Amino acid sequence: MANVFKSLILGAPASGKGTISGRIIKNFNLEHISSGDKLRQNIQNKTAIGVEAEKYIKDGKLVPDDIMIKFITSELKKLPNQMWLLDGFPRTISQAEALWKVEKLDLAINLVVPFQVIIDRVKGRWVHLPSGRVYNEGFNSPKEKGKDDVTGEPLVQREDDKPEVVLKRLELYERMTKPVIEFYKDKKILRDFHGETSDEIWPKVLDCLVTYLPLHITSEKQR
Ligand code: G5P
Ligand code: MG
Repeated sequence: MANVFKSLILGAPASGKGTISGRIIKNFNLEHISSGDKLRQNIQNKTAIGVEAEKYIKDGKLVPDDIMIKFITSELKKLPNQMWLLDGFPRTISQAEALWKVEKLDLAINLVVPFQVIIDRVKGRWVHLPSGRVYNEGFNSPKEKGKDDVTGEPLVQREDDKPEVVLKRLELYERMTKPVIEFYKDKKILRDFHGETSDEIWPKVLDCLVTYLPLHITSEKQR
């Protein structure tokens, strides 16, 4: 079993990275770092990086590599000697190369979900910005409409979940992020997980992770 475990989760926009990550951190002692969640929190708090990133995110564009590399590597420096799961970074070959220079990873989880399934599901996505918790009408609806289950705070829809922006994000993913998958395949740490739903994909991810890490039992453990 690993003592130090560094991993990441890849997949198209709305393929379920946040959903599967949520289940992973309930079952394993890993720190979840989502680049998208962190950027949205910065946008909400109107920090310098938030103001800059918003210009790109609202149009479904990628935030420039130099900004992202600096941002995420400094977040990782706050977690020395911890095991983590990165979500949403890297998204370009430059980001992947920069990360590999500072951290050698153990596992890259790649979620493979058909694009049509994704396009249908983003319409119903609601998020709790401070925590990054995600809901979907009919799949994991909040207990009370429009409110976060844990804090009761309001849920919002993402600016970049408008249908025209989602199409742009999917196109960018094909062009910019697919090469990142090849990068990790070459490093021999890539594992693909296919499925149309997170419930179908999750047991396969769980079976893979237990070969690396001990289960971390919490009151909300799910299988
Ligand atoms: P993000 O935030 O990283 P994306 O586009 O990679 O954005 P996203 O949209 O956050 O990914 P996800 O995390 O893969 O999606 O998916 P999710 O939120 O878990 O699930 C999507 C929805 O489907 C939710 O409502 C969920 O409840 C529901 N769902 C899940 N499973 C199922 C299911 O089985 N059935 C059903 N019906 N529903 C389900 O990045 C955002 C932006 O930030 C910038 C970019 O501009 C990016 O577009 N950015 C970066 N820019 C440059 N470099 C980087 N490294 C960047 N990182 C972020
Ligand atoms: Mg996400």
